[in-house]
Amino acid sequence: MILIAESINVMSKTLGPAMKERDPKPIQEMAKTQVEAGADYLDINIGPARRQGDEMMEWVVNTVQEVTDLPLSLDTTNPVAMEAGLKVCRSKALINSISLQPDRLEAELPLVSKYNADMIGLLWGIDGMPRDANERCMHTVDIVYRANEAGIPNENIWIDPIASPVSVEINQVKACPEFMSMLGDIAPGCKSTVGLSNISNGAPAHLRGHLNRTYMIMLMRYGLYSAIVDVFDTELVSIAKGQMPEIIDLVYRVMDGERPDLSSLSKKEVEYVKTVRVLTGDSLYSDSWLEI
Ligand code: THG
Repeated sequence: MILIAESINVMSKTLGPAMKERDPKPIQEMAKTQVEAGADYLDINIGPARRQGDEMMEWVVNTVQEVTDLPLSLDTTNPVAMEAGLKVCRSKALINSISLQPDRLEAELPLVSKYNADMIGLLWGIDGMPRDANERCMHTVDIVYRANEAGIPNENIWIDPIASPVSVEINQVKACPEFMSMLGDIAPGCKSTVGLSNISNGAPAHLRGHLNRTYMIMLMRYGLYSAIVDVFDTELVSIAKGQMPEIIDLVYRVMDGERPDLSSLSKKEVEYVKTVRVLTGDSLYSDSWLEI
């Protein structure tokens, strides 16, 4: 699976100020450590960047490209900043993201062909967050249609079903794997991605990895092509690279309804089993889900 490293982010306490003050060191350090940790792409998230977003994106892209050749995922809602970044990208860029919001569709679809980029098709509708797997399917059809009309082939579209926190609404958590199981039929040839850390937003920091890793395996089962992740989670990177097949198999079996005898499992296996049960809605989520 392709791993897009999430940590070059304007929300970060250290990198946000570094971006604003144009201090390259912390950003280049973060880029290098994410490359060493196993990233395939680096996400460059400058947020809405309303003022001088174009100068900021151009500067961050050039700053990162001084220390790595990895391809970049450009993450901003400002189309002018997006184009400024695309202009200076040396590898095939990933536009993160284009949703069905009419102003952004019209401003950004032409950039995909103009800069020979890939795009993330974010399933955010005109009315906001899709309610279930069916609405995600309808948005996929719409966005793929609009992209094809603009000359963009399915192979260049990475569909993002939008993961949302397990602490907020379990039906939304269940909707992403359900949608992923249908994506191949609805949009043959399209790729997929997901912002994996969204699932654990609001959970205690030491527990976030359990949710992120287990949810990734659940989505991998339906062919997830890539994910935007915390690449400093070494266990998550091992799983994504296929190095923990017995854990992957265990999660798949629990998804199929198997109820393994917990007393016969290791501590780590028990944690995965309990976490799948929470993420499939079979157990209730609370911050102490691993203890009960
Ligand atoms: N889909 C797409 N793009 C996305 C998302 C998505 N980009 C943004 C986000 N969601 C994915 N990226 C992150 C980046 C950081 C965190 C979560 C998701 C995060 N950071 C820590 C925190 O906020 O606690 C630490 C921040 C810090 O470094 O200080 O959780 O869904 N297409």
